[in-house]
Amino acid sequence: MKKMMLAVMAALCLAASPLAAGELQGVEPAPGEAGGAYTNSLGMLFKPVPAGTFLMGSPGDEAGRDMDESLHRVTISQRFYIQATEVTQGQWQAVMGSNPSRFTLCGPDCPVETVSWDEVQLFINRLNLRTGQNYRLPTEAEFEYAARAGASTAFGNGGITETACDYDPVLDAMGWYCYNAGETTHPVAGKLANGWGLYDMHGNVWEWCADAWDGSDYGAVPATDPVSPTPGENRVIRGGSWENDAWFTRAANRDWCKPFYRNDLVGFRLVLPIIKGGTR
Ligand SMILES: [Ca+2]
Ligand SMILES: [Ca+2]
Repeated sequence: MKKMMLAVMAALCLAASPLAAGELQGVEPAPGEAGGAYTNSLGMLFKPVPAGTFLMGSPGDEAGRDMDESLHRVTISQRFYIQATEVTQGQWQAVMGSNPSRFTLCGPDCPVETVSWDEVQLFINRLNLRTGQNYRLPTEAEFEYAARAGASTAFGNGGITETACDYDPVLDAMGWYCYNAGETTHPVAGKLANGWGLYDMHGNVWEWCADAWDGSDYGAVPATDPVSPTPGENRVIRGGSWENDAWFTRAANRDWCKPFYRNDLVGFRLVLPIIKGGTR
């Protein structure tokens, strides 16, 4: 059944066409090392995430769990900034000069989708040239750590009681999924934030991560700042989407998509590393 769902996911993806690199260049003030929230020149809001150790994966009794989610101890050694919301259609337009999203009627505050992992790298390159910063995608571990915001439950604000497309009180309060989304994306930050001030870490759109997908379980091996080094042909996506049943949107759930594919279920958010002893 899982294989079938992955096949459906892959089938939903469409081949992407490459975009030319931009000519924008510049520098903007960076957040201070001890700073709180940070808003960049494009109006992207970032929240600080503390360094720490957490249990990545899901316990054996979590409803809807997959077999590739073994609990293991992961340390995030450096605090970092993560975008409080998904990248919006308006933010993509401002950097790339176009909007490839399917749900344009949803408006500029809705998450950009129908962007491939490869196109996201072009977006990041342009944004970094324009701002003089070093934005990047979160790693899979950073995404799950941020989605949990210290919680060990299926969602950042509590446990899961509904795995299919029906009412789950915790998820309904925090995220857009098939039960409440009405078959479309929604403006970002329309639901409750988690304990670290992050929105839509469950649902709305899936989010690309930096990691290659190697198809294996974590096992019980502890890790520090893990990121898959495998130059695999697939990339990790996290968080589930407007189309998915509740179980897909759990903090521990993992899925993948080919880096050159696009679909209207997948978007992304950015991380801004905090460099100790530097300007951020
Ligand atoms: Ca999301
Ligand atoms: Ca999964």
